[in-house]
Amino acid sequence: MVAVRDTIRMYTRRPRPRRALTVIVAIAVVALLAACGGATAATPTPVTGTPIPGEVIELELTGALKIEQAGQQVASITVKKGETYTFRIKNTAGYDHDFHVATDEELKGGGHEHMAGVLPFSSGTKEFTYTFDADGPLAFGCTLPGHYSVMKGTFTIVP
Ligand SMILES: [Cu+2]
Repeated sequence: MVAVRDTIRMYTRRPRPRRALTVIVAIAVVALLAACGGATAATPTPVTGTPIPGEVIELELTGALKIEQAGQQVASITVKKGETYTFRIKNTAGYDHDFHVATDEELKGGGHEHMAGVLPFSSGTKEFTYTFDADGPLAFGCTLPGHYSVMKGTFTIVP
């Protein structure tokens, strides 16, 4: 009697592990397909020499020796560490300004042509990109003679 009951139990239980295995294999296959699909979608073809587009910081260099953002003089710009920004610098002065990103000491000194930024220009808009990969301190400003003392500001770099 016990033997028969065991046999019945064995018989009725038998398909369960196999069904469970089928489900596991099905899940694994779906997961694998999803992983493959996700991997191809998340890996765009890298384009050499093209900066990764980030947030745009629009600034205006004015004839009144001011650096303005949306019509307001700007003394500090908050940026995120590790982020790449596009600086869109518009000169409305009608005479030369430049714009560079470096430390305050570097901006006060010479050799600005080797620093990140745009070289002197007298009209129109110029762009450059900058990645804030260090903690700072970092400043910005126009380095032309007599301009930096009034045309400058600092970056607040947040994590
Ligand atoms: Cu200037």
